[in-house]
Amino acid sequence: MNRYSIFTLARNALTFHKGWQKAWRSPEPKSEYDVVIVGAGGHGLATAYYLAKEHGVTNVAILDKGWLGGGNTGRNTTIIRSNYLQPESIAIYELSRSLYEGLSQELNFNIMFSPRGLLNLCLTEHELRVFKRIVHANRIAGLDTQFLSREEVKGLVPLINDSPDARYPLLGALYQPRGGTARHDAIAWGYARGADALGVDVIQNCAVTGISRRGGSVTGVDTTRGKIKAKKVAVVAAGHTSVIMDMAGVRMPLESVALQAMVSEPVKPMLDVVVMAGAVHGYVSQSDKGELVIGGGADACNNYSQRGSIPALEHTATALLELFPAFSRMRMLRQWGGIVDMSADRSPVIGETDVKGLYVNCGWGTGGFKAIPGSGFVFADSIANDRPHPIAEPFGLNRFLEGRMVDESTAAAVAH
Ligand code: FAD
Ligand code: PYC
Repeated sequence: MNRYSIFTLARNALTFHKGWQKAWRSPEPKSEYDVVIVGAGGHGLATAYYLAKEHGVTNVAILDKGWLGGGNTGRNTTIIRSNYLQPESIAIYELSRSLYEGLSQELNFNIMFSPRGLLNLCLTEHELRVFKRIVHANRIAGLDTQFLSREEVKGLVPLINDSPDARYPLLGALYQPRGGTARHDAIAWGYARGADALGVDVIQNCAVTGISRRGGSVTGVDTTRGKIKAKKVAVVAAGHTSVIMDMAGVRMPLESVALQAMVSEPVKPMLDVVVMAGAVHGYVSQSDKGELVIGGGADACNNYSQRGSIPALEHTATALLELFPAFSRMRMLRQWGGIVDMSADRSPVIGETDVKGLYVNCGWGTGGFKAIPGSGFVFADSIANDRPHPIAEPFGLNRFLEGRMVDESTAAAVAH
């Protein structure tokens, strides 16, 4: 117990917990800021934190239409890995994964990072070839990923179905020993508290309804709590990016689609690695509480429906049962959906736009939780210095005009 003693605990218990210090303030919006960030998910909050911490830019507001972390950041299945194919992607996802390693200390907030190891199963000959190629690409970049045989996978996951008669027999796996999970809410809360302590205004229940421009430059935002002027505006709103960028007249190369997940009742520890199986559209990890955290492929059609559905539940459960027949009697507790933003090459968009002072960070699709610290770090640097950070540079919006795709359709690992 660092900031509070046992006496503080006892005093607050006796006064019905009215005396606790809030983790962050709830300020009224000021009329003007140097930077306004739209969207208090993990990426927006990390950007605000690193703007203040690394660049001394503290006259910053971060606005959210709901509560902070209430979008995909609080709805994802928390898988962290950096085993991508292209060097540009490996650079940003590994920066992020390595920042996760020290994030509890950095934020003085336990984010429960658990590098328990992660398996991407090979269930088809195609996956076998692609994942072997990824191992080579990762090793060239200095990452410790390995290719495991079927027997080695069975050794790590005794419950897995390794029968040669399975519909898609297990052939091996791509293994990242330092991949894993973290507590999603804690990422949002830790960055929010850190940013607030450095002077950033975290403003919830404040929806952006318009973006003001004068000529070719951004001048501020319209919100449900009034107009706010800003020298720079950074849009970090995941599945709603296209809607917000449209307010500034910028058309985004994105599609919005629901991705669903569910958790089971808690059971005894039985799975201590993360298992992903793209071919059958299913993945699973076991939380510290004992629940199985389960997800599948994205919804087939574009939509803004932030909820679960029976067809997705059935499809994902079917995939899981093929891999783990022993799960057949587990009861599911909750199911939900989040709206993710897919780019054509399944890679993010980070950087400036044609409107001076208007920045965007989006397109993380089904896989942006793992990228939060790295994305925030390089985006803050790009905004503060008015030029792309070298790791962000390949992910500029202009790559779609210039045909410089960073194709991660396979390593994105979730069916879509
Ligand atoms: P969000 O957290 O969605 O934040 C955007 C914010 O913008 C929201 O809080 C929203 O309220 C706000 N906003 C929107 N419109 C407005 C407006 N007009 N005004 C003000 N605010 C606005 N990634 C992984 O790496 N690993 C995983 O295991 C994983 N699993 C997933 C499972 C599911 C079911 C889902 C849905 C996603 C998963 N992802 C995963 C993807 C990951 O969750 C996202 O890529 C990531 O959280 C995006 O973070 P963000 O900060 O960009 O967006
Ligand atoms: O990107 O690794 C990922 C992921 C896992 C589950 C959803 N996305």
